[in-house]
Amino acid sequence: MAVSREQMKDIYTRMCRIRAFETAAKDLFAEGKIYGFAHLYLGEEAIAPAVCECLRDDDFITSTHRGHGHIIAKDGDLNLMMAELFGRYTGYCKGKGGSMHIADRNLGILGANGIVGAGHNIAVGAGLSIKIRGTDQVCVCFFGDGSTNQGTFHESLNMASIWKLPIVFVCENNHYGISMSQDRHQAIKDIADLIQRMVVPISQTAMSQNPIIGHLEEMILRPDPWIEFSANPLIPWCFGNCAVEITTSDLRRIVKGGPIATHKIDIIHALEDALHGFDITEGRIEQ
Ligand SMILES: Cc1ncc(C[n+]2csc(CCOP(=O)(O)OP(=O)(O)O)c2C)c(N)n1
Ligand SMILES: [Mg+2]
Repeated sequence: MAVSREQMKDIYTRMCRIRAFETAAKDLFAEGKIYGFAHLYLGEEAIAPAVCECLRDDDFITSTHRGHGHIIAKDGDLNLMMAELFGRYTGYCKGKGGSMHIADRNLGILGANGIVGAGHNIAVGAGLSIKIRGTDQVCVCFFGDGSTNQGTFHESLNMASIWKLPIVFVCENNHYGISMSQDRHQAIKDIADLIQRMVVPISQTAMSQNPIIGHLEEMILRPDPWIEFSANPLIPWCFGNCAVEITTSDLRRIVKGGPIATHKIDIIHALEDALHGFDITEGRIEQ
């Protein structure tokens, strides 16, 4: 099973778009031209484009404080985004929201969010609305490993599972809650262990070892409300007043070039497989 050449190109294009946007944002913050906070999606570029490739325009996503990549993957307007980062009136929120509050209801983007764990509840609301309205939309809830310590995470998973809401929970596990390593912020090693009695089945994928195609197949072919991606954050991926403490062993683990390099290699194989291509638009995530 393979993803078609067009789809691979589309995913890769979005990954590069995210890399370019975030690199520009990083430089502008470093030069002091943009104020406030920015949490960058550098090193995680493969996740949102791969997931959003499976979505229709009328599907929903909820985002996080690290939301630029999600918004770009769901076709957010780069000019409106950058204007918002600059605090301009021409930005997505008329310059009042900044990096962490970008939303676009026309594109089903229900908002980035400065409150860690708040996207989970919004996803439950969207999922419930889909169910009540009886449409075949889905809502993807992007969230980080750190947010799984929030009560909202547990409440939302519980409600989504008892009401069987059409939500796909996508854990972007970069093994840090911004600057605090996962083994310091939670006792469990494996986030999927935390929830396996609540939501089944579960698929876990390590982005670095098993690039894009496997993830797409997992999402499309099986009704699977939980996906965990292991991401490789690039440094620096946070601007603001937080101290980033990344250990040397983690730095070694971080692949130079991040998933863009991995995905580029994968594209060559994907193109070979494209003759046996699988049309994503044929598959829907069902609950
Ligand atoms: C309710 C709440 N508590 C604390 C914070 C401060 N904070 C911002 S990001 C973050 C860590 C989030 O970790 P994770 O979800 O893994 O996302 P990552 O930054 O690793 O992408 C924290 C604690 C916040 N924004 N909101
Ligand atoms: Mg994290």
